[in-house]
Amino acid sequence: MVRRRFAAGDHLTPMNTITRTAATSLLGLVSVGLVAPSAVAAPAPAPSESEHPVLTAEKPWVIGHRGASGHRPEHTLEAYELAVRMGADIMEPDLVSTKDGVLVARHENEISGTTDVADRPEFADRKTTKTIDGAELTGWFTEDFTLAELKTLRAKERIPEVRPGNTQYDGLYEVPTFAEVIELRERLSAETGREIGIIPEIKHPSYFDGIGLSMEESVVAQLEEADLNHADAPVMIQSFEVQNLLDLNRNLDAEVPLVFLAWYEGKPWDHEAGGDPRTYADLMTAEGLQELSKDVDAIGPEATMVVPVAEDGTLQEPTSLVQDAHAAGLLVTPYTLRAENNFLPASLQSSEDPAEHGDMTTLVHAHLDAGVDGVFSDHPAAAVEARTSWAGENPVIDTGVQADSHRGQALAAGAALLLTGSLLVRRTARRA
Ligand SMILES: [Ca+2]
Ligand SMILES: [Ca+2]
Repeated sequence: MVRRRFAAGDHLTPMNTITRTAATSLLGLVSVGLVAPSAVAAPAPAPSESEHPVLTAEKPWVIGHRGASGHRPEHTLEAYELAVRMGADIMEPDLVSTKDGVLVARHENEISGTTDVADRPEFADRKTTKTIDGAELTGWFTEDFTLAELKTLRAKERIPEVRPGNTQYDGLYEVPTFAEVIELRERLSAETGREIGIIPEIKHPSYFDGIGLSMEESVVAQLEEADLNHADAPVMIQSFEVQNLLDLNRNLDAEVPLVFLAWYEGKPWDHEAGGDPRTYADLMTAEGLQELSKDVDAIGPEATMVVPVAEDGTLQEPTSLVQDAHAAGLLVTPYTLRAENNFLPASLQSSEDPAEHGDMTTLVHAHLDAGVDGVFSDHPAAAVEARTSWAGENPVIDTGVQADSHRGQALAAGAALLLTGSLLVRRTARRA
């Protein structure tokens, strides 16, 4: 008997908590493709056993990256809502601070690319040059505006040359606060009947600490206030730096899972500034991941760190990153899968037109085959559709055994009995 990995009505909840130790062993099974995630979520130990909880996925998540940013100007309530309407499980607000210490959603604290600030004569004198994480930038910065001032601005499309259709929404939407994103989550969860997740990212944490606008405390306080700072909350907090995640875990009582984001080169800015020699690559080794897993629960690697792309633009076999992370008890949510030719590997492009959509489906499938726990996408509808077709191609035998799509259907059917035997052995071992 065969069933699909998940049905149309499935959703993010329940987000059971499992202990770090349990997560390590259970995710190990998932990573070798023997057990469906739903099968491992069942026996959830009491939250009190968990020093730091781990979300358990019932299916690989689709995370609306900056909202449905392929379809609306990014980081607006309208972009987030559309992502959820398209089926995204989780919305992603990036957070920066205003002058008066309010958390707002922008990818950068420099906002000339994503708002109409440069056209506002009343703010002409705010234009300035600053050094942010070692890079000199000229423009307008959120930390020089009060929330009331920022609220007079309107969002615009960041990359109009690739997303000309989105420019029709320029000038219509506000810069949202984190509080508004939390309220939107509540409303959309109620309206859709799905427990919608949020995965805020704290931007430039060392920089904001340096100007007296540390954001971590406010993030935790706002989650507390919304009753979302607990093990079952559909929330994860992300950062490209290490120290603020350690602070969140060790000093600030963040109870929600923490996600360390990694780039394929260079090192976290706090390491750069503080003289720590470890690069992102060092942190992504099996050893580095084990060390990270003492404080964080997931990694968000740049997509080619999971599925590399060859010089000729073809997809390569996955690296060992997902396996190594799962062995350390870490979930893996790579970024960013985008449908436009501009962002796709050459082998998946549909034409020379950078704005035209190519074959993102194959890219999503490659990541799901690699065993990731979720993907960040600017095009949530296409990602959800790809996940659905992937699930259809990857039948889950009723015993909870996941067939490996690489090996084909015949083998999957033939292997079912063997895998069932293996699963029973593993279950027995787990009980012992
Ligand atoms: Ca982000
Ligand atoms: Ca801080």
